[in-house]
Amino acid sequence: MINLCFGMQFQLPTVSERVLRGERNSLSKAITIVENEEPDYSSLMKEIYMHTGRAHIIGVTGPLGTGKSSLVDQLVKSYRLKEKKVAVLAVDPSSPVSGGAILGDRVRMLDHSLDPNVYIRSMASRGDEGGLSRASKDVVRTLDAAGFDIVFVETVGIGQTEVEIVDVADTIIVVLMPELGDEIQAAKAGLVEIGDIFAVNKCDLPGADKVLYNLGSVLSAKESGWQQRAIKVSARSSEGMNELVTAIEDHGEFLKKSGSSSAESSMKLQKELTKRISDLVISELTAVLPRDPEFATMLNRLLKKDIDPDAAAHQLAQKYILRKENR
Ligand SMILES: Nc1nc2c(ncn2[C@@H]2O[C@H](COP(=O)(O)OP(=O)(O)O)[C@@H](O)[C@H]2O)c(=O)[nH]1
Ligand SMILES: [Mg+2]
Repeated sequence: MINLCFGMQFQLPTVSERVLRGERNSLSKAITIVENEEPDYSSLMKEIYMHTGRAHIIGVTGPLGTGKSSLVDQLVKSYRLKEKKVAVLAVDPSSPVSGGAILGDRVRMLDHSLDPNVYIRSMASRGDEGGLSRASKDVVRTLDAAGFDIVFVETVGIGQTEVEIVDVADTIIVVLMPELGDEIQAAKAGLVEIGDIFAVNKCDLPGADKVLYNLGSVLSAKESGWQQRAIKVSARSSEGMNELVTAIEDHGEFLKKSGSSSAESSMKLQKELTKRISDLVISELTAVLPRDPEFATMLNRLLKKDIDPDAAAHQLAQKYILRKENR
């Protein structure tokens, strides 16, 4: 609160108000608050959550080097031609470096750096993938509330981390390329299930048709009824970019029309809420248990083989868990 000299009181706008107005500096500040769980995190999320749900969140995943960043760069250009406001969040679970965009990405994205309707941010995991998942969800919400029409989330898809993009994105693009090694082909198994659209990138190189052909035999209709699509593209020559954009838009329309958008949102929120509650309960218990004298007593009994660990856990847990009949 600032007291002006003639006695009027003037309330400074909060970070969330500035974010909702689309102020860029405040957006960067808000994202840092979310990333680091700074003290204002809770109030920020409280104020922006009701303004989320308008953006189309597009996850872009696939093995390293398939051209995800290059493709996102091309997609940003395509959507800018359609006058959409576009944000890019590059999530790098492997890099512990804060703000871990690699130099190539930075240079590529420099093209857009003067465009006020494009916002690019990268996030690293600091070795905590659970935290990355929480933070990326809320960063995407912040971008959504700030008024971006399209939010791209780029993650590397090897191992379990690509699965988390399912929890964040509405539409998932899996980026592949010709001549991936056997190891990568195996990793593709998990990717085949999550993809809505498969972009076979680098079609300016030989072998793209073979990948497309092989994909053809494994793609099917997803549970929602969406028929997975594979498209040949080249981020280098821009071949296939229009088809890719059309596929993304078709999928967005499909989600709206089929009602699977709200069904999926509900499932994702259910999962998120469960995870958040368990995290809270676990951290509370971890703090409380060592101070509980009954815990020490139980430990002693265990040492004396007076009770077994399973029975000990059940007995002590009773104290902390509401009995079924009380629920
Ligand atoms: N020939 C060819 N090279 C490409 C294409 N797209 C990306 N690349 C190159 O592939 C390399 C990896 O691209 P990058 O976008 O960083 O891949 P990412 O790791 O999936 O984000 C870079 O050297 C790009 O220049 C393409 O369509 N054709
Ligand atoms: Mg990349």
